[in-house]
This record gives sequence, C-alpha cells and structure tokens, in this order.
Amino acid sequence: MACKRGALIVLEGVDRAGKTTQCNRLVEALQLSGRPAAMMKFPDRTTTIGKLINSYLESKSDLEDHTVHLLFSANRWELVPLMKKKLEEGTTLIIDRYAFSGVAFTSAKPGFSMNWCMNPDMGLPKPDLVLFLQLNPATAAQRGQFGTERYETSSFQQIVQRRFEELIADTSVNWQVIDASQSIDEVHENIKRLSVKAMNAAEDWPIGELWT
Ligand code: DGP
Ligand code: NA
Ligand code: NA
Repeated sequence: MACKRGALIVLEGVDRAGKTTQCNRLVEALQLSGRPAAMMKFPDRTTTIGKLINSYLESKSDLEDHTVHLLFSANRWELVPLMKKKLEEGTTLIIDRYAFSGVAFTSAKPGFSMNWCMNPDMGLPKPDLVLFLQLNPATAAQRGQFGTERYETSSFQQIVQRRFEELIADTSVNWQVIDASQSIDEVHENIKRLSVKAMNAAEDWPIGELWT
C-alpha cells in the first residue's frame, strides 16, 4: 500500500522578510518531529538554466524580459519530476519562492500583464499551503540595505509587493499571511502550526495543478 504523500508548502514574501531562515527552521523542526521534509528553492541556480538566471541576476548578462520570465518558469518545470517523486515518497517539500514570485516580479516590469505571466506556470504542482511573510517597508528597511542583485531596489520591490497583494486575493490558492515583524521564534511557531495542519489535510488528496 502506498504511503501518504508529503505536502507542498511554499514561502513567499518581499526581500528581507526572513523566508530562507524560516524555510530552514521549518524543515529542521519537521524532521525532528519525525516527519520526512526537504527544502528546495527557486530559482535553483545549480542547473544549466539556473546558471543563465544567476548570471542575469548578478547583471553579468542581459536577457530580454519575456525570455528571462520563461527561463524562470522552465527552471521550476525542470524540477517537477523530482518534486513529484519526493511528494509521492511521503516527503514534505518546503520551497523558498515559487510561481508567485515569478508573476510578482515579472509583472512589476512595464508592459507585462499578470495573466501573461501566469500562463507558463499553469499546471505546476499546486502548493497545499502558501505562507506569505508580510513585512512593511519601514521594518524591512531597519533590517539593512538591499543587496546588489537585479530587482533589489525599493521602488521595484514596492510594485512587487502590490502584485503579491493581487495574487493573495485569489482564493483558489491556500494563502496564509504571516506577520514577519514578530521574532524569528514567533514566526516559526505560526508557520509550523499552519504547516502541520496543511500536511494532515493534504495526505489524503492527490496533488493539484496550479492555476488550472
Ligand atoms: P533569491 O535567490 O530568492 O534571492 O531570488 C532571486 C531573485 O529573483 C529575487 O529578486 C526574486 C526574483 N525571482 C524569483 N523568481 C522569479 C521569477 O520567476 N521571475 C522573475 N522575474 N524574478 C524572479
Ligand atoms: Na532568499
Ligand atoms: Na535576492
């Protein structure tokens, strides 16, 4: 008899909200409680496509905006067989960014509709839970300066934030907004509670398809 599947849990949010820290903490806590869990992140800069994306983000190369959008999407699709295998084996996946970052970041550029941006990611494995780490710009600013990569300016990130708000309004996705101004431990406890709930709910259902 097949084991119960793992859950697909995504963390999204603006830069400096603490996504990467919280992904690590969550995977660690789930493993300690005896639940198989693994972390992934998008973009995955280690693949051939990921290396093109990395070079673009570090401004070592320029790519046409539609082209780079499709590369980010292709980078997610190329990991789908691995994701499905792990989920079916019963491993819960905690993912640092997903298609929502794809839509929020590209549609923050002039001339890109959210609908156009969503199309290439339609049909990806649907997350059982998307945790949005919400942080207001003033608190974010206290956490230090942006890095030097492409997109890391406050004017661009403000538009990204508005695009995320539009995505969160879509009730076909299980969004939970988390106040990321709390302490790391408090945020972790919230995230863990919601994740365990989503894992229990997911195990008896097949993996869905995003935006279809
Ligand atoms: P990170 O490695 O998590 O710092 O993400 C790299 C940057 O790329 C970050 O500014 C968010 C952005 N990003 C992530 N996914 C996508 C995507 O699918 N499309 C676009 N245009 N940008 C993305
Ligand atoms: Na990050
Ligand atoms: Na970054």
